[in-house]
Amino acid sequence: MLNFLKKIPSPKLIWQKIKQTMDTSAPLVWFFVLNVILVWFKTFVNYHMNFNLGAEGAIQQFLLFLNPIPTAIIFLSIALYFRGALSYWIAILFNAIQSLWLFSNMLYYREFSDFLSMGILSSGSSTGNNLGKSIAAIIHWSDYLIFLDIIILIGLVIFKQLTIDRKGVQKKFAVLTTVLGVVLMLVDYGIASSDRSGLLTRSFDNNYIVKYLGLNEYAAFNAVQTYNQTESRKRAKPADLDKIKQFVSTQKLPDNIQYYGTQKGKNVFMIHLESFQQFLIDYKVDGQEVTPNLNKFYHDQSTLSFDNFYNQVGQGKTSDAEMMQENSLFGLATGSAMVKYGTNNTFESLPAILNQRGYTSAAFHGDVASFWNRDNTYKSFGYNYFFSKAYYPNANKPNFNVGYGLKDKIFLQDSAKYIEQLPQPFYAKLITVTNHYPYDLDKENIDFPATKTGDNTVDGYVQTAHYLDSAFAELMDYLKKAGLYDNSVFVLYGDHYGISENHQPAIAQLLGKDKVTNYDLAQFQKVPFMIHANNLKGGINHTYGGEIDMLPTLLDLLGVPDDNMTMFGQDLLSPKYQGVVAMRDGDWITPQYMKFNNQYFNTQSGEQEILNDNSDLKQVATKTQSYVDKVLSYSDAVITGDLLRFDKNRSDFNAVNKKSFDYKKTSGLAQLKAAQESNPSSILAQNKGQSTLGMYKTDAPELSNNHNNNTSK
Ligand code: GP9
Ligand code: MN
Repeated sequence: MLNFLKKIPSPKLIWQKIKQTMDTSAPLVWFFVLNVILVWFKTFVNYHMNFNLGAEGAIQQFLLFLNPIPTAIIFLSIALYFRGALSYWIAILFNAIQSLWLFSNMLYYREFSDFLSMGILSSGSSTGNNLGKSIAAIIHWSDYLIFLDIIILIGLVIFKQLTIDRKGVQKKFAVLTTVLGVVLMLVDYGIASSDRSGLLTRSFDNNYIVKYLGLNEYAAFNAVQTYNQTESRKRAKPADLDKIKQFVSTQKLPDNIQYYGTQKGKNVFMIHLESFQQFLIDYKVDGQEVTPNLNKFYHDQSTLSFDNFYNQVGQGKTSDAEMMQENSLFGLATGSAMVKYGTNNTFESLPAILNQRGYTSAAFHGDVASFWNRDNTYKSFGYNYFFSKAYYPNANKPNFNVGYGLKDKIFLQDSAKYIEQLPQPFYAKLITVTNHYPYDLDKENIDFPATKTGDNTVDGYVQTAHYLDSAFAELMDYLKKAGLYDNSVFVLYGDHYGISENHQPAIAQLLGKDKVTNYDLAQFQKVPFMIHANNLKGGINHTYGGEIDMLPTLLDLLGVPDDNMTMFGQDLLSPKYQGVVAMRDGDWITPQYMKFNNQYFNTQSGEQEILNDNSDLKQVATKTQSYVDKVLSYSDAVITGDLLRFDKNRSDFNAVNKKSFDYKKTSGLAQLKAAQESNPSSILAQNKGQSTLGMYKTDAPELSNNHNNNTSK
C-alpha cells in the first residue's frame, strides 16, 4: 500500500539532483535562477497571505503573479557581473535586502493596512504610528521563515556545499539578464496602465501600486515622491507664508449677522454624497423622482440650498473634495494632495478647529483606510476617530460590498453603532461610496428604472443615486428618533461629477438636448451643497460658489472666528461675497461670464462670447484669470512648501499632534469605551447605556433576515 511512497524521492535525493545540475553547467546561473525563484515565491505567497491587495479579474491576478519577477531579476543580476564566491554573496545580499523590505512591510501592513513609506521611515514617530512599540506585539515566529532560505544559502556557501563558479558568466549575458528584467518591468507597467489609467500620476492608493507594479517598484516610486516633497519643503521659507496670509486677509469677508453663530455648539454631520451631481435634484425618470428624499430636504424651509455650486476637484477627485471641505485648500494640479502631502504636512483643518472647541471628531467610510492615504492624512487633519472598513464586520461578507466598499444602507446603519457612542458635540463625516462609477448594483437593491441612453456606464447612475437617497433617508429617520436631529447641523455635498465629459451623447439625452456644448458641460459640474438645521432660515440660494467655500461658510454658521486662518475660499453667506469659482485647471465661473474648456460664455444665457480687446468680457476675464491663477498657485505653495508649519504662536489654533491619534480598531474601540466614562455626553451615555440601534430601520435586503443580529453586534 505504501509502495507509491517509495517512488517519491527523498529530500536528500532531490537536493543531490539540484546540486548535480547546478554543478555541471554554469553553476552561477543556476544559483541566480534559484534566488529569483525564492524571492518571487516569498513575495507571491505574502501577497496572498499577508496583504489585502484586492486583485480582481484575470489581468490583475496575472500582474500579481508577474510583478515580483522583474526587480528580482534586476537586483539579482548584479551578482552576474562578478565571479567567484563574491558573486554568490552578492546574490544572497540582494535576496536578503528584498526579504527584509518584504518582512518590514508585512509587519507594518498587519498593523496599519498600508505599506511603509519613506516619509514614515524618516520621520517615524511624528506620524504617530508608534512603530517600535507595537512590532513586538504583532510578530509571529513564522514570519521569520522569510529568512530561512537565506540562512540555508549562507550555510551552503560557508560549508562549501556548492561548487563555486570561478569563471562567472560573460558580461554580455549579465547585461542581457538585467535588460530582460527591465523589459519585463515595462511589460508589467504597460498592462497595468491599460487596466488602470493614471496609476502613477493619480496614485490613488499604495495598495494599487503594489498590486500592479510590485513592492520594490512601490518603494522606488515612493522614494521619488518623498524626494520631491522634501525638496519643495526645503525651499520654502516663513516669508512665503507671510505673503500669502497677506493676500488671504484681503479676501476675508464680513460675516452675515443673520447667520453668524446660529449653529454654535451643535453636532455637525458632514454627509459626503459620492459622485452626486446637482442635476439629479428634482430629476425624473419615467415620471418618478430619482432622489425624492434629498429633493424634500433640498426644498425644506430649514435647508439652505445652493444651486450654483461647483465641484472644483482635479485628479485627486474625492480626496481633493475632502482637502477643500476640511481645509479650504485646493487639491494639486496633478495627483492627490492627500496622498502626496497628507502624511507629513501641517494643516489647520475642520476636525482640529472643532476639537479645540470641545468637539469630538470622527470620519466614517466603508472602504479600506489606506485609500487616498486617509489613514495618515486624517491624523494630520486632527480626526479623533477614523471608522474605516476594518470597523465594519459586515464588510467581510461578500455581497455586502459593491465597488469600493460597503453598500451605503449597510454602511450608514452600521455607523450608528459608533455615532451613538460619540461624546457630544461631535463632528461626524460620513463618506458614502455606492453611487460610484461604474454604478453597479445587484438586482435585489434596484427599485428604480435605469435611464435609456444606451450608454452602459451612464444608465445605472440614477439607480445608485436612488439607492443613496433611500440610504440617506434611513439615516435621517434614525437620527430623528435617536434624538440627534434637533441639536445637529447637517451639511451635504456632492464631491464631483458622476458622468464624465467622455459621455457627451448620453449627457445630451439626459438633458433632453440634441448636442451638448461646453456651457452644458460646465453646468454639469454643479454639485449639491445644502446646510440644514431646525433653526436655520433656508431657501434656494443662487450665489455662485464651490467646494473651496464650504469651510468659511460653515465656520460663519458655527460662530468660529477665522480671521487668522489660511483659507482660499470665502463665506458664501457674506453680504460682500462676489462669486468667482476657480476650477482646478484654471477655468472659472462668475455670475456674469465663464471660461470653460477654453471657451467663454455668458453665464446666465449660455451664449458663447468672443474675447475681443474692448469687450466687457475682456476686462472681467483678465481680472478673473489673474485672481484664479493667484489663488491656485498660492494654495499649491501652501501645500508643496508645507507653509502652515510656519504659522506658529497662534492664539486661535494649536498645532495638531499627529502622534496622539491611533485608528487601529482595538484602540479606537477602547478609546470610545473610555470616553463613555470620562465624557458621558454621547447619546448612549445619556440613555444610561441603553442602545438606540433598535431605532434604525433599513430595508437593505442583505440585513432582512438577520437584522437583529447585525444591530446588536
Ligand atoms: C474610495 C472613494 C472613491 O474610498 O472615496 O474615490 P473617488 O474614486 O471618487 O475619487
Ligand atoms: Mn468620489
